[in-house]
Amino acid sequence: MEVKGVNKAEWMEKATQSILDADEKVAVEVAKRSLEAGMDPLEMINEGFSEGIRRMGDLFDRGKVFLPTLIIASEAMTAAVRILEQALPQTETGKKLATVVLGTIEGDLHDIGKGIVAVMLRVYGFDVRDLGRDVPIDVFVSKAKEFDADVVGSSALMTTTQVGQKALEKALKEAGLRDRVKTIVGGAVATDEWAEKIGADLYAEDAGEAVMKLKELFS
Ligand code: B1M
Repeated sequence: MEVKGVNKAEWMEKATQSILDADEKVAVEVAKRSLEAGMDPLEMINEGFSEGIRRMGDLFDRGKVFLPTLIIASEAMTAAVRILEQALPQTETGKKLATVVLGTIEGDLHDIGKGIVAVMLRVYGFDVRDLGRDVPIDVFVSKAKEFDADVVGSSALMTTTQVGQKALEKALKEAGLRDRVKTIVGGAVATDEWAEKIGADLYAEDAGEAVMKLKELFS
């Protein structure tokens, strides 16, 4: 596919490379120019920039890059996503399917993936109340009440914070909310087995699956 002289694969590669170079200026430029060229913002996020942070993660795992570089790359990714999400339609369906209270568990600062989940759910018609990262369990519960949530979604990327997803299930039960809300868990350490073990309703491997599974329940 050609988009104004630069093909799709090239845009994806440019996006990926900007994250691998941990270059926020270039990442922002690529995001802006790709929109001008007519690229799909969701594809740019999911296939272009996300691939960069995934590969950066592999390099970090193998000790090829160190934490400061990873932090700068993450900031570049966040800046690019912010630009691309502004170009997304409010909702694709035009109606609100359900209210989702979403956040990253307390102690966990990883919010790139959770941010993508929020973006995708909004595009597909969910009213997303994004509580951010490092969210205490009692805040999930109070916000679920405040927004009359249909879904409470939590993200955890570390084994140390994953236990917070279990605590969230318990806290929702204790608050008498568990029968009224569906819960969905995600993040690098979550699995179907984990969701089942802690009594969460759903697990999603990525943002696309989160949309698909929630749409099945609420369409
Ligand atoms: Co950190 N980190 N990190 N990190 N980091 C991991 C998670 C780690 C696996 C890397 C490693 O060591 N191999 C490891 C955790 C190990 C473990 O516990 N098993 C780790 C560690 C140890 C740490 C620190 C402790 C490092 C240190 O300080 N020594 C520290 C902890 C900080 C803290 O949270 N308290 C730390 C810090 C950071 C940065 C700040 C540098 C940065 C985060 C920046 C940010 O998010 N704003 C960072 C990053 C970038 C990573 C890796 C490399 C990439 C994460 C990411 O953004 N992936 C990560 C390695 C890895 O995951 N392989 C790693 C891209 C993103 C699109 O994917 O987040 O998985 P992901 O989200 C996906 C799906 O998981 C799913 O959909 C998303 C989109 O498709 N999903 C959901 C996510 N949430 C969902 C919720 C849902 C449904 C689906 O429903 C509600």
